[in-house]
Amino acid sequence: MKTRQILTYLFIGVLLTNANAQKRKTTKPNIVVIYLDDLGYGDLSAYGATEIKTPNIDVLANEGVKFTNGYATSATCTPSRYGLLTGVYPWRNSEAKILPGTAPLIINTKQETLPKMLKRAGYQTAVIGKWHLGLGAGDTNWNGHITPGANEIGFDESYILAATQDRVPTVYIKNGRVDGLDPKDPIAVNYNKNFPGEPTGVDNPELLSMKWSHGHNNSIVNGIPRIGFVKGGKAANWSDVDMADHFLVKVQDYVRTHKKSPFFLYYALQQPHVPRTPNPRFVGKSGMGPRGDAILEADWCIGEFMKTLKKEGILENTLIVFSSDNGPVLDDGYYDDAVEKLGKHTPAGKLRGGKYSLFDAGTRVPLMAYWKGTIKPQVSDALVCQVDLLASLADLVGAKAEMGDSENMLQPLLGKSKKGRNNIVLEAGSNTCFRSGDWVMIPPYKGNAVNKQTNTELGVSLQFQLYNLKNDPSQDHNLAESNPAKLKELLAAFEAIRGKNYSNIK
Ligand code: NG6
Ligand code: CA
Repeated sequence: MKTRQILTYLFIGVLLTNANAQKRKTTKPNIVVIYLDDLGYGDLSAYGATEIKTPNIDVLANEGVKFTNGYATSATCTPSRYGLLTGVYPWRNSEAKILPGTAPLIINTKQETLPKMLKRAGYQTAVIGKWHLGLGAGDTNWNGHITPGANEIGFDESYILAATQDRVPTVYIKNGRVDGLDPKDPIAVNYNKNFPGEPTGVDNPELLSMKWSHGHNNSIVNGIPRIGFVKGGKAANWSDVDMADHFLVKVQDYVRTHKKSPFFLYYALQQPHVPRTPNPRFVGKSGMGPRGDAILEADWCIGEFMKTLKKEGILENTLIVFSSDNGPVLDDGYYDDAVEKLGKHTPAGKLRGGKYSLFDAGTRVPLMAYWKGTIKPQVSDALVCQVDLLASLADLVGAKAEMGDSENMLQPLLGKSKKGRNNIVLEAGSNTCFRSGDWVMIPPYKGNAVNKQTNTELGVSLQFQLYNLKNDPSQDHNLAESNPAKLKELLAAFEAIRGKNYSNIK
């Protein structure tokens, strides 16, 4: 009798453990968002690049759901990251524009965020890499506790660079404190004026190892002229050529030390944003100069990261979403051969425009979801946007969330449906446009048609523009005049979301 009882309990125990394991596998996988900086729609071999090979990222695309209509919310970094983390369109927040390194945090600490939602669902949360959403409450003392920041909007742990690799401060910030700061050499940052006696890109060209083409002529760190002025904090300065390795070690450590219960890791690589400083191991490898080399470096980092997930035995229990914050740019302020050595490579693929542009290459980016053993490999033309991660992942983990503009795209993300959003409001600078189905409508704006510094077509015109992206992915044929009914339909749907007060033409 006793033995039978024990056996029964054991049997029930096994059943429960199995049920739990099953539940864990289907509802609470680890979630990793891998986010690149300025990687274009055509920059990966899985997305058609022929001049560069990205075998590790290709695994995510070819063995997961590869979206051909995946969008960032904006054609620049800060607003896209805002949309990704809050589920709210960045044009709703006037502060969600490219930020200086001294900008205060632009996400309200009371606001819903992706990491907060996942924390409520029992996840451990971390951000490692580029931040660029502001830090502190204004007038930040970089020698003290820099708050509010990532830790106050839902990340248990943060190891970040404040803004961009080309902006000061050029230090890593660990949970709100400058990592490696020597208190005897306090750090000061200013975006308006230099500190007396500090060299700059304008005054001291002899100190430069990289030359600036536009902007980027303030303080010099590691021979690279930056945006903004800095003084002190020398021991804490990062090494540019080791940055990718540095973040890689951090994400690998994070996985090793947090693998026992579900985690959300936002791994925000800085490549191929300027200044492009691939480690010497990658220099010359692409034949395309530092931009191509930096892409190869990022690809390698992601391969190493995947190896770690595998080695730690959690690859099949981890959903990975890969994307980029905005489209590609070649000369973004430094002479680094990106233009000269481009050859036949097309960073935007067949799309028109690039970073900063209302044309499609500004916001249409590589986007894929990979979950080994759970997601069936496929190409999906469903219209999805990074702003949708909040609602989609909330559904996955069974959490409630304040949805904002986020739409539940869990089924397309898992490859179980090809039905995406009906439409998206897309942003470039202060202007917005509207994609609906295969169509995109760009309202009239005044301003330059071309950014002469980066040589990007901005999509700005005094005329209405209407394109059918399915037939005309390069946006060569403006159908606004020949299809007024479609134009009217899109304009009305756009204004219903965006309101009527979007134009800069008075
Ligand atoms: C621009 C910078 C550019 C880049 C960009 C932000 C100049 C002339 N250009 O203002 O180099 O830093 O801001 O890029 O300073 S993003 O990907 O973070 O949005
Ligand atoms: Ca960017």
